[in-house]
Amino acid sequence: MAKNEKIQQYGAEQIQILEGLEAVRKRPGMYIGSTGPRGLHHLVYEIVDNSIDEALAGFCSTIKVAIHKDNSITVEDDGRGMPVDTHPKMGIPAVEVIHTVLHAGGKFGGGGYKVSGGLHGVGASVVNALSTRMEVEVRRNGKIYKQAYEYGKTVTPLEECGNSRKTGSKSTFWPDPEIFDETVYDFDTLERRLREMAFLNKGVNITLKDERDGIQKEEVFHYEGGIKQYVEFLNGNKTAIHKDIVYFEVKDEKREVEVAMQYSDSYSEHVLSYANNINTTEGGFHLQGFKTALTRIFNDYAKKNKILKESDEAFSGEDVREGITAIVSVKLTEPQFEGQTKTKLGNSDMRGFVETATAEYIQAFMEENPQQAKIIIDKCLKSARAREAARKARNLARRSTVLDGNSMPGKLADCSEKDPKISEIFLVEGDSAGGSAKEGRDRKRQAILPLRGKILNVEKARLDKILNSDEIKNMITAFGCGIGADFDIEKLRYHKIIIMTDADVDGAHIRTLLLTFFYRYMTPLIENGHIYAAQPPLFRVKRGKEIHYTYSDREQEALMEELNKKGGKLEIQRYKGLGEMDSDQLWDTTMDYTKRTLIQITVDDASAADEIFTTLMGDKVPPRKKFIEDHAIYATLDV
Ligand code: 28G
Repeated sequence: MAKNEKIQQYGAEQIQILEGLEAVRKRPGMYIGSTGPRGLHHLVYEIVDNSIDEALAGFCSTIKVAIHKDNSITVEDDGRGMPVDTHPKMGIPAVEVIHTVLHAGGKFGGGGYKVSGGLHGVGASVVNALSTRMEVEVRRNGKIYKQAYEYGKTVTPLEECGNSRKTGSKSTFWPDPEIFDETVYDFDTLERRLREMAFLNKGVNITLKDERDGIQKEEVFHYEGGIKQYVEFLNGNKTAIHKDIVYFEVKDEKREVEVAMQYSDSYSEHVLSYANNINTTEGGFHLQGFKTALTRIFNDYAKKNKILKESDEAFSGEDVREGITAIVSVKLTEPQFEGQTKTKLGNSDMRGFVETATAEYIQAFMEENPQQAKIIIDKCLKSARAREAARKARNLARRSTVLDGNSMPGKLADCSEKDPKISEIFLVEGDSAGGSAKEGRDRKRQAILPLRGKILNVEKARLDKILNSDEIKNMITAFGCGIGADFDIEKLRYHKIIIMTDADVDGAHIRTLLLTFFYRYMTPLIENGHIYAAQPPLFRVKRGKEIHYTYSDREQEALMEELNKKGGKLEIQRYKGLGEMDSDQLWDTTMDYTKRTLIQITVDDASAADEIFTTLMGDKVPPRKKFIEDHAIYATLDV
């Protein structure tokens, strides 16, 4: 190519590059999902994914992540180091292409597969575009190279700046406060995802260090046992009913599946599925294959060993999954993500692949471990019998509401509005707060259902028992849409279901119990965004005739500083419960829809929620207590 031709081409490419990254800054949501906390944390995952790819290719063993004092992030790996040679078409170093060209993907073409996770798999250039500054350092060819960018644009050419015998990549970025609502990183959020990554990619060492003032901590995640240890971790607070965690791994040239599972004495089902390290909360063909195999093999085994007679009804899918904790993780070359949140695996070949592998290994496990097999099959049998009892109880419940002519629970103060879209129901902790709420509410649009004390822990009870609980029956009737398999969101009578509990540990516990119940038996309520938490104030401060309410300790501190400067006598009340507010105050601070803030509950991260539910609801008390203390008020909200 003639020299001027090359320059011309380079110029043209350059324009395209700049346009590309401008698009990212214009519509960040398209590339990272949101500009809220999720999007902010997503930046870290995008960069870590590149290190994980290098680890899966077999060249990297350690990944270090640091949160610095100014909330900038450094990710460092000991892989081969990003290539620095000049890109034949672009005429700039490969590392610069990686950082300045959108969709500079297709990594590892040929060897290994692109397993890159991340919602959109768009990588370093997107992170760069959304950062005020980004610095990379590459160790390779015995040398150290550095380059810096600002707002996605190169500010210093790639330069050699020393020698090193090591290899690897390191980048530091400063998220742009003009783009993100907030740029403060949350250690626990990063910890959860990095731990999950370490479980899903066995052998990889991941460290997370927090260097911020007053924090200073470091965690190391490294699991030689991979997802087998993930199951052990999830079952840590439960009582396993058999000794071994069933584990297997099957690979061919294009794909692999890894499964780990164990049963506990709980009544709930915890099956987490992943495709290329992405939590497929909407399921997909891999999950179907696993479930089909499990049901088939357990039925075959039970019939063959005369545990189920010919005349007995076969185990249902739910029967064989009662009490299970399982991880199904697949990795494949060209994953197709479908569904509303792009978390449903659409590659249909994965069904047969996972089904065959699962059937073969589970069958072998049962034959080699007859004692453990018996324990599991007995559990299925009990579940099948309870299911029958629940069906009868449900029929009864259904019939009684029909007989009552659709009558609502006595404790419910219903609203007069009939359009569910503008109707809301408050689930209020305690009868006294319930009383104030009934008085203070807008009767047209707001219904009140007081709940007495702790509701039933649905993690520890089967459906037949759950349906006997008054608090739960009241909610089912009030909401109007049934429960479990019968659930019909179309019949929902209120589009906002608002949990209003005290801002203390008991309140957090009740809220978690309610969320567990919704999560297990009325999932679409959460998925469709109908569940909210009210935010009652923590403090009331009176200064003469002025009244101020604050909703967090931080807000209170700020207010006190402000008012102290003004001077005058302050009267401070700390609310211990909703019951301390009269009906006007409750309306004013918490229920008035023209000024209140509600927190919408989402369960788009099943793993995080599951961990919370598992930790809070398990049999073993100490971890539960510790968890509530650690996460105090909003433990259940920032899932
Ligand atoms: C800094 C924090 C995050 C990475 C690598 C290593 C290679 C690479 C990364 O190559 C370009 C395109 C297809 C080969 C690959 C090094 C092959 C040989 C790499 C990271 C080149 C991308 N030597 N390590 N990218 N491919 N770590 N950590 O980003 O042809 S990105």
